[in-house]
Formats: sequence, structure tokens, C-alpha cells
Amino acid sequence: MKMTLRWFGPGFDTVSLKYIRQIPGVVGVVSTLFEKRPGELWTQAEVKALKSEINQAGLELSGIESVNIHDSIKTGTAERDEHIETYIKCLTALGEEGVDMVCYNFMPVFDWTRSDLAKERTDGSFVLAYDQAEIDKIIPEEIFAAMDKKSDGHMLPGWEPDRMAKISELFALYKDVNEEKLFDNLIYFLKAIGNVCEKYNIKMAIHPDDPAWPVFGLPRIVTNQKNLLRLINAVDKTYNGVTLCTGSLGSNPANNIPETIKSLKGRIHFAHVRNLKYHSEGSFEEAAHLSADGSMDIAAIMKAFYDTNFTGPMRPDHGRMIWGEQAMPGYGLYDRALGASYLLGIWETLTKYVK
Ligand code: DNO
Repeated sequence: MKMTLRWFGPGFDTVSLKYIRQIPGVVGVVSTLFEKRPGELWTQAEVKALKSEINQAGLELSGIESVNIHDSIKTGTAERDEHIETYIKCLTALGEEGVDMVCYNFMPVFDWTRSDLAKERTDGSFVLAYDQAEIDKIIPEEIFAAMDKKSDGHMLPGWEPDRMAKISELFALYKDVNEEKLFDNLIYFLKAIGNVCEKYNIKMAIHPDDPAWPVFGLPRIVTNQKNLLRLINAVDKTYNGVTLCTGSLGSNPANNIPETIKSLKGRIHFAHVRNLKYHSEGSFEEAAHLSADGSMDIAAIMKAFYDTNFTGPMRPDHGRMIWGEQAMPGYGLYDRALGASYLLGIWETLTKYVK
């Protein structure tokens, strides 16, 4: 396992590479060209520049999170092949620069969703939270405005304002896309990118839907162990893998995360580890990484990664906002550094004392 942090790149991230480098045991970052829109071409020169900035700070570029997928690919419109060609060119640029892990998601219209981006906890920290009852009060076309208002001026990953300006058109595009169609479109995409992935040994790592159930009536298919297994078996090649995000899958307490990790042995290419505190069905808030602060057994999760010989990049996921830090919601330095140290502590114990 390689411990990494997510870094959004110069001009977008409030956290510097220099500070990330100072977290003991963190060897790299997963990054992106944050200004690129789904469907836009990435050039090799741009990837090279990103990599070189990261290397100069003494860190490695451990993978990309994310190269986002254009809605025509997700919905299967006439232009999808053209967009897949562009995606293949992006992967070629990445492969030429030695990048071997690409995280992506197949969520319709928007990425992760929360009802609160700064919920105050009893310890005075602020966290992201989700309450289905609150979400149900928002009409679909207004979800972006609601998220944006709470974002403290930051552009949120997966919630690009210019795309969101067309949110009604996006909803219309998905009108006839049910879960089966979305799944077929995902398989079509994965088959089409097979050659380039195998040529450069790029491992694709799909991110689960967050939360792990349909939101605003949009279909969601990456929600549980059964669906993940169906997906990896449909294109049974190493390049077709998973980002095991404990917080996304864990939003549904019925998901047994250690079991899911074991069932996906060899096909998890990236790990996001974080903890949640459940309140009631459809309602949770994010917690510190420490098991005792939330509802998840983080030690059991780390042991499952250890038992399945996980060697890929891992990152602490969303941190709480603590010690007065001002940063992109979920992505400050302090609590993610605490999270990385905690996860590395568990890992050291496992590697030294568990055979
Ligand atoms: C949220 C993240 C997601 C994730 C994408 C992957 O904080 O976990 O935005 O990066 O879904 O494509």
C-alpha cells in the first residue's frame, strides 16, 4: 500500500505540496487537471508539467482522480464514440507519462451529493453530512445552487458551474436511461478503452456512487458488492477495477465493507478510507478516521486490505475542518494528515505483527 493524498493542482488546492510532503509516510498525490471539463482533451505536455511539479516537491504522481466521463458516453448518444476517442487520447497522454491508475465515476448528472458541507459537530469541527429528508426538500434543478451556496467559494469536484448551468438539459438527457442502460453504456466504454489500458498497463478504478442509492430519481449502479462483482466480471480484465471508497459504499450500512474488499481481491486499484457516523436510515455525517469517532470499524477495513495484499495507492478521504482551517469542504490539510497517520499506524501494526 502506498499512502497518498488528493491534490487538486495549482490554483485550486488550498493545501501545498510542500505541506503534504511533511506528513510522515505520504509518498505521493493523486491529482488531476482540475480545469478540464468532461470530454476535453488532455495533452502529454500538460500531464508532464503536472507530474514534474509534483516530483519537484519530492512526491510521486500516484494516479489520476479523475478523468471525468462525458455525459454522451454515460447516456449512449450518437456522439459517444467521438468522446471515447478523446478519452483514449487522454489515457495515451497519461500512459506516455507513466501514469498507471485512473479513477473515474459513472454517476449521472453529478458526482457526490451532500445536504450540508459544514455541519458543526459537538467537538466544534465541521463536516459534510447527508440527510435524505433535507435532499427531498430540494427540487432537482436546484441541487447545484444549494451545494454551491455552502461551498465557501470553492469549486467542488464533479460540480463544475458551467456544466451545472445546464442542469435541466442534463436531467433531460438521462430521461430514458435506466439502470440496465447505464450499465450497458459503462461496459461499452470499458471494452472500447481496453487496448489503450493494456498497452500502458493503466488500471481503471471506478468510484462508487455517493451516497450508494439513487438520488433525484437518477439511476445509480455502483452501489454494492453485488453490482461491483457484476461489473468486474462483465469485463474480466485487470484494467477494469474499482476505487474502494469506504465512505461511499458505507453510506448504506447494509454494505459489509471488509467482505466487499475480500470479494474484489486483485481488482481494487485505489482505496479511499474514511469513517461515517450513522444517524438513521438515509442520514449520516462524516466523522474523524478513528473508528471510535464514527460507526465504521476502520481497523477491520485495513485488515481486509492487508489480507488481500493490496499494493495500490490509498488515501485518507474527506477530513473534518478543524483548528480553524479554511479549505475546500472535505479537503483541508489537518484532519486528512491525522487520518493518514492513523491509517499508517494500523498498517504498520498489521505488517509487523499479523502473519
Ligand atoms: C468526492 C470524491 C469524488 C470522486 C469522484 C471520482 O469527494 O470522492 O468526487 O473523486 O467521484 O470520479
